Amino acid sequence: MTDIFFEKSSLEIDRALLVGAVTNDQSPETVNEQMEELRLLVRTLNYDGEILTVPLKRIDPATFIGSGKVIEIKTMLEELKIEEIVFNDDLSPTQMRNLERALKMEIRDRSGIILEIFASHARTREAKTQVELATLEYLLPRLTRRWTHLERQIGGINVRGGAGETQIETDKRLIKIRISRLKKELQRIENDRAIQRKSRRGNYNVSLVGYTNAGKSTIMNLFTGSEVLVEDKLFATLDTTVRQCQLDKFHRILLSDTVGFIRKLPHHLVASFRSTLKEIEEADLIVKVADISHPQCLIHLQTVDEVLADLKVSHKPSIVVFNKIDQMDREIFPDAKRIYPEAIFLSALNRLKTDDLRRAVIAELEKMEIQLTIQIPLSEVRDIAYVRDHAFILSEEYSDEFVTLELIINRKIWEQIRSKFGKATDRPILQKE
Ligand SMILES: Nc1nc2c(ncn2[C@@H]2O[C@H](COP(=O)(O)OP(=O)(O)OP(=O)(O)O)[C@@H](O)[C@H]2O)c(=O)[nH]1
Ligand SMILES: [Mg+2]
Repeated sequence: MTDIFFEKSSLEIDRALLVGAVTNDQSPETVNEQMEELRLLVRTLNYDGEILTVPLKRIDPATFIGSGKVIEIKTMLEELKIEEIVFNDDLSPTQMRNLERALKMEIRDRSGIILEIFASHARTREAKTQVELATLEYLLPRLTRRWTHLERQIGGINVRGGAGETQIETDKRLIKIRISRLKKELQRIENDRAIQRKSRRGNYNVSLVGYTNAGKSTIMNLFTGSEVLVEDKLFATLDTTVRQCQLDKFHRILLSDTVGFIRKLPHHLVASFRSTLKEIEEADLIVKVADISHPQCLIHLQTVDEVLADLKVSHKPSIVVFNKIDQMDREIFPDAKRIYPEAIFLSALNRLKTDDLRRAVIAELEKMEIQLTIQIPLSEVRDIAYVRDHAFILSEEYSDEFVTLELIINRKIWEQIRSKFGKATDRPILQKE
């Protein structure tokens, strides 16, 4: 008797077989959750996924699942008339080639699917360039065959894999040239962004991060009145949006909404999205959004932390927000509360408890600030303007020589100003904390 478990869905069109391995180091529950997520991913590409979990004692280097299972799947494919196969795990180029030969079908893996979704959702020049770069880097070692789906998505470059050694070598060379062009292009985009960022100094940068579909864009729209696309779809947002938001009299922030994370995010993708993710690197505060209606919510938060660690931003101040309390998973709530005692629970869609987040952000910003009184000679017009731009002025008093300013200012900015003033002149600046 077969030990393959098969779950059938009702739709008969555009079906893909989703293959997930249950190995000794992964529980069947975890794999099942990942398979459900993979089903959502392929649904984004308009496929209906049939889930197949395969218990594996060891990974076969040649075919991943082993030749016995390959034969079982082949029979199954014929019976069910399925024409797409997607593996939950990333396959080596050799495993893919062998599986395709045996099953006579294009095999895709999770990374390939995520890249396809990104390619189909990319709208701006930046997102398109980033996705093309990640896709070509993914394709390069796998160039011995055709890649109908990905080639169609990225277009532009004529990849003719499988057409003989010489042709493959030529294709590889062309792709390498294209990769280096794309990298240069991204560097230019990154420089432009750095200039934009410089011009908006003086505001706090707050970044919304989180698992895909957690509700980041919904929170963004709620707080800033912007109209970022919100959809019940994975990776609805690929481009970073930055908008101003006045939290209270003293605090204006620049809130950024960016691409969501997912388990097993392809390495190349994170690397190519560097300029988009730069917003997080520049953030003063990170707001981690999690969907508490999702049973895997806490694992999603771990994934988010792993990506943030990869981006080397784990040290930044952060707030955890559990969104969608209107559909809260009651089993998770006690653990969420215990592990994240400071977390905010809200519903962005239903506007429940959203003011708690506003207050929490203000409280975090206040930890970064000092209140002080300084005197600047009236002759230093530019310095006065600079301080005005970078601080919230509580009061000001003029004498013949000085202006005395009572202000609230970010400590880091104060340190910068203080050293700048110190270098420019040796006049005393009175500081009372
Ligand atoms: N029930 C419920 N649904 C919500 C809530 N907030 C957002 N949603 C829904 O969740 C889905 C995803 O919301 P988005 O704001 O697009 O999520 P995102 O984190 O920006 O997702 P990506 O950009 O795809 O990574 C949408 O269908 C929203 O309407 C909430 O408080 N309650
Ligand atoms: Mg979004």
